[in-house]
Amino acid sequence: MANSTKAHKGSKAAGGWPALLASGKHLVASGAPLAGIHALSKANQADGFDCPGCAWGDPEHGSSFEFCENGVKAVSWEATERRSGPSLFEQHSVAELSGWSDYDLENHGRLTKPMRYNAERDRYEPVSWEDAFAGIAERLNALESPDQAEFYTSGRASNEAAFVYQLFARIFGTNNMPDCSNMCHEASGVGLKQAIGIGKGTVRLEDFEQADAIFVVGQNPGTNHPRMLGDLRRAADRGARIVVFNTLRERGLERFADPQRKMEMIRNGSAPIASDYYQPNLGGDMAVFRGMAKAVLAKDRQARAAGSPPILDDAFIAEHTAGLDPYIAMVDATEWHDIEDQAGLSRTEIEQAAEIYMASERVICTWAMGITQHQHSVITIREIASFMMLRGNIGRPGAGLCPVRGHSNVQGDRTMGINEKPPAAFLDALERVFGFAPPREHGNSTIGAIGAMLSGEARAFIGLGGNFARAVPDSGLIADALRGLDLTVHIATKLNASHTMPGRHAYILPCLGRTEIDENAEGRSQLVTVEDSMSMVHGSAGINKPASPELRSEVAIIAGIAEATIGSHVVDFPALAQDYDRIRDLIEKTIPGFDGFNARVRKPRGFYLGNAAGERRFETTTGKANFNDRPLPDETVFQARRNGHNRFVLQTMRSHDQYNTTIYGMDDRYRGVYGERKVIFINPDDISRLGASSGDLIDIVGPEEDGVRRIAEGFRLISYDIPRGCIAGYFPELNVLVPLASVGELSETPTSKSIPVTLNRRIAQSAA
Ligand SMILES: Nc1nc2c(c(=O)[nH]1)N[C@H]1C(S)=C(S)[C@@H](COP(=O)(O)OP(=O)(O)OC[C@H]3O[C@@H](n4cnc5c(=O)[nH]c(N)nc54)[C@H](O)[C@@H]3O)O[C@H]1N2
Ligand SMILES: Nc1nc2c(c(=O)[nH]1)N[C@H]1C(S)=C(S)[C@@H](COP(=O)(O)OP(=O)(O)OC[C@H]3O[C@@H](n4cnc5c(=O)[nH]c(N)nc54)[C@H](O)[C@@H]3O)O[C@H]1N2
Ligand SMILES: [Mo]
Repeated sequence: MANSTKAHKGSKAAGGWPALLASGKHLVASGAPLAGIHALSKANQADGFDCPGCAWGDPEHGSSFEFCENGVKAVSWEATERRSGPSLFEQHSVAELSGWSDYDLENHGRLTKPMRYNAERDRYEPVSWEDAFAGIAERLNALESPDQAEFYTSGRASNEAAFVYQLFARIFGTNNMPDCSNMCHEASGVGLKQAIGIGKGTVRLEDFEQADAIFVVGQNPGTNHPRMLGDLRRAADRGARIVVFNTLRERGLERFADPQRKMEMIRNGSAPIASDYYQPNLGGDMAVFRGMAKAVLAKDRQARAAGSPPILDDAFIAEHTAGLDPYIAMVDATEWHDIEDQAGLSRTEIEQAAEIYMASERVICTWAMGITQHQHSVITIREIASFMMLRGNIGRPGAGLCPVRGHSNVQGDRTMGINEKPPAAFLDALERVFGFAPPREHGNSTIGAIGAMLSGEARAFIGLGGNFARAVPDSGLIADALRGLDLTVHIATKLNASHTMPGRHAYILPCLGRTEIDENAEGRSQLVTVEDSMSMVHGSAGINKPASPELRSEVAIIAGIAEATIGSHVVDFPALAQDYDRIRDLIEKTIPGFDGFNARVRKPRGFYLGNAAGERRFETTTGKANFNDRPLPDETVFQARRNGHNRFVLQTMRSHDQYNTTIYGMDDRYRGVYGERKVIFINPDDISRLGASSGDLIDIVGPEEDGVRRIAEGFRLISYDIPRGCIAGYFPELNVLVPLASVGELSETPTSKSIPVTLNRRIAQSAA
């Protein structure tokens, strides 16, 4: 089912009027039209806040607010007038709340007061901030070892909050800092670190203005990074080739009506984005890149034999890379037959794509979860980097590697030390600046933390944002694990499922959101900072009135817990919460690249953190950019499954109306789904193979070899343009099917994009 076609004519475009209308609807539905609209005019402005929607970069020139439907949803979601105050918790026991949907829980609006769990009444009750901090400190200090605590972070936390949080955890004595990144771009970090010496991308936003070709792999920017579409569209307009590899045919990558362009909106026009669209099998991308490398090497040999200029960038390879010869030997040894079989694309298609690469002077390759959430993600990323190195497409204008991050500050959080495996240099710096001995042993990642909870080793969980219980694999097992703990603490803006799984002692601590004014005790408003996917660090200051006068900032809450738990013998936590400039001074002393932090962050658009690989300095073990040294996986999950009857590979992805576990609505407009989320996208031939019809209800059974029954019931089949044997549905509903033990090699990232499943028809309940 592989094919490459030009974007179809006449298909409805992404963006445009429907996007504008949908965002208007979201402003109204969220219950805060006025605050919402005011806030929107300040999103991603030099004097406003960083949009909590995604981690795409902001243009350095031009200050007009870049319209983005999903940015509107994220902002209005936070600016809602609805409240989850104490009366909600008085009316509903935790047992009741735990039966509510993700949508219903968050739709009750913003949390307003700190709450403490009363196990006898099975209710959360209001508590003062001081009692909450004291209660948490008491439980933390009662642990036998600091390693019995897990300090989770979701990637929305600001640099300042993240830095203070990791400092607290390490003075407390543990590196147990699992974070959402463990489930997200971890493989990019690990793979790029091995390949180019830094776990980040090498491109800047300006590079998109110069690229001749942009390869967009395993990513759905129309929904998840809508502002990226504007940059792709401008590139397409000037003739750059946009080459897409995506298992699904995603409307948002086919046509796009740019809301910034008035004439286009008036004429109801749109333009194609993807010039070339390839649909590999799930997990087939390493084979695709291996095949393209094979085509490049073949062409290069021909050229050299004919005395024409070579295709490879000999100078770059000689000066900057290591391991070319073994790489070439391995590419030569990989047969086309195996490549085609694993990729799900024909040799001709792969050669076509390679031709575009060779004809382009400057190439960017972007990717996201379609690449990172497989068993062999790290080596796939190594393969992508190797392919780009062949023609020196790293560290020069218009070219480079670009893992497109998820949460708006997930990259910054890592820079700040949210890392269960902190580099020694970082710990050395903490020791030097703060004069304490940080723990050196690696801590738990997200998967490790779940294991520790299930085994009873972990006794306490602190969550700085996020929705741990719903975001993780085997979500069916998590409720008991969390409820079995001595202490659960959630620093959050809205109620979510994780809060309904309280430990023996449990707290919900409501915090300010990014759109809100953050004033210290003297009434001076504070600024936080974030880092985007292009390593730009910039300020963010909220402009809305806080949802409740009792809210505290994330920094103030962490400082409060820290002060109560460990006191201020190492650092004066309350003073940090009073003035974030002091935190930035400490960051400057601890982390390279932040010189003059306080001054530089107040410049419009902030500053570039710098990126050694982007300047062709490769800080790897060899001092060079390393070619991949690994063969293709023997067999992908897809290959292992395809011959059996009723065996499929499932990828779990996002609808257009959600932000991770936050469900804004029940539509997925670009995929033509309205009013429901329990759906499975499947090839029409597979529907026939099942003896079913489009619209029938099915149950999905996940892997059960380990004795755990994994089943998701009552999903509707939707006939879709997707390769046979590959199916797709939405996370978090399908997380019950992802086995905890099924993780990526070296990344430990759950394999959320290749879950082996079988489908059972529900004969009785099938929809008419
Ligand atoms: N509105 C909105 N924005 C978001 C988010 C959100 O939930 N909502 N989440 C944020 C976060 S945390 C993240 S990490 C990013 C996620 O951004 P994406 O990675 O775009 O998110 P997914 O929805 O998981 O989409 C995965 C895409 O990869 C394709 N794909 C899946 N498997 C494969 C494969 O094996 N090969 C290939 N070639 N393609 C494959 C799927 O068809 C789909 O188009 O978005 C961020 N931005
Ligand atoms: N099956 C499957 N599972 C996945 C994925 C997948 O593609 N498939 N994707 C994975 C990925 S890429 C990621 S990043 C994770 C996401 O995992 P998380 O980051 O843990 O989850 P989110 O849904 O983003 O968290 C939403 C909650 O954050 C809180 N929140 C929102 N804004 C703020 C704020 O400003 N401050 C604070 N303190 N709290 C706030 C709200 O209470 C909200 O309920 O999920 C992962 N899980
Ligand atoms: Mo993510």
